Amino acid sequence: MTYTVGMYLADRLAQIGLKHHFAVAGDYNLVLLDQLLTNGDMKQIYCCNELNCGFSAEGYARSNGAAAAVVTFSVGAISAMNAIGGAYAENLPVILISGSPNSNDYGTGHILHHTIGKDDYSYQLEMVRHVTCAAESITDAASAPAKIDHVIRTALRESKPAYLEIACNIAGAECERPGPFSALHAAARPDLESLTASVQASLDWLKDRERVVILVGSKLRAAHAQKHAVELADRLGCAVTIMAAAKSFFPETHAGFRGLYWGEVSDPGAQELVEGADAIICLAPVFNDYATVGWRAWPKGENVLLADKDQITVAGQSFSGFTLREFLTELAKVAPEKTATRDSTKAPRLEIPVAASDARLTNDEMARQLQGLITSNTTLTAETGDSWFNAARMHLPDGAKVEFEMQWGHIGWSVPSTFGNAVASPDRRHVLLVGDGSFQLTAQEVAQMVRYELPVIIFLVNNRGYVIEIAIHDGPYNYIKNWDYAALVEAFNAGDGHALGLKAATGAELEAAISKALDNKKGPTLIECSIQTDDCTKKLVEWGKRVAAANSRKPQVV
Ligand code: DPX
Repeated sequence: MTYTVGMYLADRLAQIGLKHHFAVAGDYNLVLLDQLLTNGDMKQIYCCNELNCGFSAEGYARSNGAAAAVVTFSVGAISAMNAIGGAYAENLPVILISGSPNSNDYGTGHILHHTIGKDDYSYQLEMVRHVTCAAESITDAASAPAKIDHVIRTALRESKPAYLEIACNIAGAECERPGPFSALHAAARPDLESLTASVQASLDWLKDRERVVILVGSKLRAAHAQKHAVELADRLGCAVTIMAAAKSFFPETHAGFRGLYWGEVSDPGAQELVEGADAIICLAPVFNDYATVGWRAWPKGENVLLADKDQITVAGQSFSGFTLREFLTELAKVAPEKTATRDSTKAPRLEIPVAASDARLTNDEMARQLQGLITSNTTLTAETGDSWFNAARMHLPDGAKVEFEMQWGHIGWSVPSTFGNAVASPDRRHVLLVGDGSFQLTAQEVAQMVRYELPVIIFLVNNRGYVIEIAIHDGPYNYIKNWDYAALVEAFNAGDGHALGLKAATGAELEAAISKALDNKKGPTLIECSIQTDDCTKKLVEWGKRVAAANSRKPQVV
């Protein structure tokens, strides 16, 4: 059998650990899909549309470390680019692969279908460069191995998405076989001089500081440094707080764990701890307007050591040429004990009181019952909206994971992302917390959970509108058409599926629905939780007011 460009790509994707790739078919990628199917180590998983395909791959990468999405030219790829922008913002190596025009059409003046109607097809490559770390167009078989390797290697090294387009008549063309896998994965050697200097500068900075706090940020996973953060915390013996987007990136059972730092909406005690510290070690944070509560909670200045993914800034000096992992490993070998903050009393865990079982379902009661579902084997994906605040208040046993998309914040992300995550880790319990407004963007991807028999438990929060937007800035545009969500997911069964759609308007009904969901092992269960529009977490309102104030600053007159 001829060894082809498509087979080369499949081998490389399988080598980096992909057991699946996500796809939507179209005539520019059909030969490529055929070639990918010849690889027995990887399954092809289909999505309803290309936006969802990109987000499914993004969710897969969250669990598996990397992912791929295969789409057709322009009509598919431009939809997928939104999800790829999300993967960029969220630091996830997703390889977007688009079929592209026949190589003989380039430069001929031919106008092709699915394009914008110009004879220059380069616009897609130009567009995608802004949301990827590497992008290549393959129009001949000879250059395919180098381009494929470059794209995959760069995505893995940078934890960012990357892009390949493959001419539809090249995917099946003959190609050389790949070289060793190490060509894709070899780590660069650290600059030891710079690394040693960064550790020394950190020790000098720590020397006369006693109130030391570690603040864990959301890029810690992309830096592959979660374990190393624990080692540093153990060595220092100090308190550790997390940022919201880093929920579950540091073990909450750790003796030093002091909860979520999020300015005025922090867990009890955490704001005083961080803002009263004389040394805040920030590990791979993203300080955007949401994380800083409208620029109010932004640790910076001489009390801050900023340990980013590939750069350390301390006492006005900056060091690079090594990874965060290498820095943390070295610092954890020599850091002094700094236990003053850990000796401070731990604020008591907030428990949500049990509601009367026949009382109208409230947001609090829903959150209380959600907490009961979280085991060390649970992945909880929480959509943009009040779902963030409900997920942020969950207490996590070791091993439990929470997935947020706090930088990109695309409503509807969570449905396909949960699908992809469940494909990657079918042995975990996947729970999705999603608002009605968000669900309406990508609801059809539940059909793929039905098709692939994934027992995802979906808490659909029906509060009849965009409640987080109501908290930030209200208007008629925040109120949406109601759907019969439970009936909708059962419609996806179409005779051969096992989706269950349930409704809960009281605590007792929710309890009964959760029990049925746990018994439904061959498909998703959606529980429509009906709560009142003004019933949301107090923290959402507090946070929303402050973010709204930042959004509505008047233009400065200069
Ligand atoms: C919008 C947001 O119902 O959740 O908890 O009721 O807010 P809550 P819902 O899912 O509503 C979500 C809604 C409309 N954001 O409140 S967060 C603006 C927005 C966005 N992404 C895209 N379009 C608009 N974040 C793709």
